[in-house]
Amino acid sequence: TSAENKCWGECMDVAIQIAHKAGKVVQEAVKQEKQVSSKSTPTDLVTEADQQVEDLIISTLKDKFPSHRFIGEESSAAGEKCILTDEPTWIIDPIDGTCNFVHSFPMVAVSIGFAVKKELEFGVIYHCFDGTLYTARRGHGAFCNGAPIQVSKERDISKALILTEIGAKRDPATLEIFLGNMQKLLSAPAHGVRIIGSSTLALCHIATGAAEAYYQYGLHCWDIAAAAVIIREAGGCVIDTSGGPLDLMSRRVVAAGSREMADYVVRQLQPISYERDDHDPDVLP
Ligand code: 2AM
Ligand code: CA
Ligand code: CA
Ligand code: CA
Repeated sequence: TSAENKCWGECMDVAIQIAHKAGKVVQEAVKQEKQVSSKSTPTDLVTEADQQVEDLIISTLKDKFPSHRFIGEESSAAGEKCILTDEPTWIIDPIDGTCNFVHSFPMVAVSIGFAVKKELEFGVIYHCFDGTLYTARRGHGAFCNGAPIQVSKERDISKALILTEIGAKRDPATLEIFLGNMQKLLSAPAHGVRIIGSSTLALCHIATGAAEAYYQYGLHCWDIAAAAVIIREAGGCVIDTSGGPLDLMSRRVVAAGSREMADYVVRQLQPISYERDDHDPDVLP
């Protein structure tokens, strides 16, 4: 309904305010000494700031929208179920690029996505180092600092800049598939491949047309949710690595400016398998 639509617009305004506020906290935290520990593997880093910023975002949103649901990286790590229902749901990555944050490498973002009836309604991504704000609302276009953005319409892989990430999983079999996939694209030959350490900012670069395609296995719903709306509203395509529709919980994504470019990347990839985000230990074996 139009009343609901108006409400989602108001939710988005709140998201923008909180992303700014959280981004400022991250900016300050970069300068402080960091308490670093690891989660699933020695390279899966987390800091006190990740938890603090997520608490700040979720407590502020819960205050304003007590009936909404929340999915956040650190709450999920603490055991909260990660299940997308039809209810209005906020999908939050408080610090995307934690390894960059630890090293003060300037690619760190706050990502806030919002879905209703499992459909993504808006996304807000704040670049904590340079203050760039990427926003999009379904049906209303995509913006960088308020100016409209558009994807690259390039369809030819030999004129493409490709982005990807290395996950925390570094066993020999995973690394071999990772390198094999990169080799395929490098020998296509794409102009280049870049790894910037922030999946949300990499996806924003697809939305602005700064790069042609992005692919990754192992990332989570909070890495994709906000960026998927931004890329789609910028005219791009976000799909599953199988070539089918995006499944937010599947831990895999291909994004590109054009459908042809996305399909090309899909055909090159060998999959790396990960447990789904909505895997529920109480329900599934
Ligand atoms: P994070 O910093 O929020 O953890 C680099 O590894 C990028 O991929 C970051 O954006 C990181 O998010 C994200 N990422 C998180 N978990 C991942 C995983 N298991 N595999 C691949 N990428 C992951
Ligand atoms: Ca993390
Ligand atoms: Ca992330
Ligand atoms: Ca994170």
